[in-house]
Amino acid sequence: LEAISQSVEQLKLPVVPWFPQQLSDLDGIENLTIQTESEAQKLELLYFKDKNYQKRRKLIGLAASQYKINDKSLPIIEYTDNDNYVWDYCFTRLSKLYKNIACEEFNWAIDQFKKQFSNFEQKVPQLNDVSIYLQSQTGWRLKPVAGMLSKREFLNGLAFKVFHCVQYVRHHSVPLYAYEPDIIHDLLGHGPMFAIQDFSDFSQQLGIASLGVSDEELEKLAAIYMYTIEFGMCREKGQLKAYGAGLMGSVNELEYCVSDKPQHLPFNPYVICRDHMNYPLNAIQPLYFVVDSFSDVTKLISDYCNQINRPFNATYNSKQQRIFLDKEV
Ligand code: HBI
Ligand code: FE
Repeated sequence: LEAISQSVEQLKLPVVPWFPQQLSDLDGIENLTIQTESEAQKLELLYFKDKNYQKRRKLIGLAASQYKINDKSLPIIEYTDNDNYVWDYCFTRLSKLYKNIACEEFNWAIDQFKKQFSNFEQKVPQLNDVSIYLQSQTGWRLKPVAGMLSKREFLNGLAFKVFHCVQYVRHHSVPLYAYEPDIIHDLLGHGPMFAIQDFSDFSQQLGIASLGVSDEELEKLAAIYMYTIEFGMCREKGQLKAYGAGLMGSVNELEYCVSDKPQHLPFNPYVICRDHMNYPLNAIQPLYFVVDSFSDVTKLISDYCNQINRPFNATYNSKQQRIFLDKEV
């Protein structure tokens, strides 16, 4: 076996990492929480001692890992009063800031959510309802997941207009900051923007570009993801606004991002890949990239994705919900 692997190496064939080509392939990706040791330690201090909370997290995670993408309904979770309290507390504080700091599109989408889902402000919404609504708007759907996915798996999902979403609520001792994605980040922060056509288009483009790329290219796409979908900002009538989910889910960072403390640069994927690959993951960002419109982002991202070095071309067929390649890999 060693001899074979050595000769394969000598051939220097580009090894294409596995990637999903049809929707049901997403059921095969690993549903594992990825955490560094120091992150796990922080979480341990926060809530690992709360046995009840831990038990609920396990149950909610189990439902997610048993779900298959062609099941009729996403898992329905019975949220506790405590969960609803945390959601309500965060939503109340955040929505006051959205009015002036979130971009027009986000505010429009949040208004739609309020109309569509009963008691959206007071009660944790069901992923199932939000997923059905998004599908009717832009064709996007939500897939429940037990925890943090690898960058590759997470970005690959976007190719199929699938956004992986956790279903648990952060612990009540940390309402204003989550060290890992929770439903407030995923559903309130990310969810609304997938009702916006341009935004969902460039998200899918990043996803398609991520299929089967080298680890090096994948890191670059993840950085572009961070500076747009996660921490993106835009300008409206000369004023700075936010559209990234990392900002929408954080009271502190939302106020800070439009202040003059951080640096603001015009969005440019090549500059990100050259100079800004080391962004903080668990801290407030020192720098944001700003766009003039979502159609500009779509153009810039599409230009970037077209020059990625990959031994094949991939396209998505929305009718068959399949990826087609221009040659076999
Ligand atoms: N996994 N469940 C989950 N939720 C995310 O928001 C998420 C993820 N894995 C990676 C990731 N986000 C991004 O930060 C990028 O690294 C792609
Ligand atoms: Fe996120």
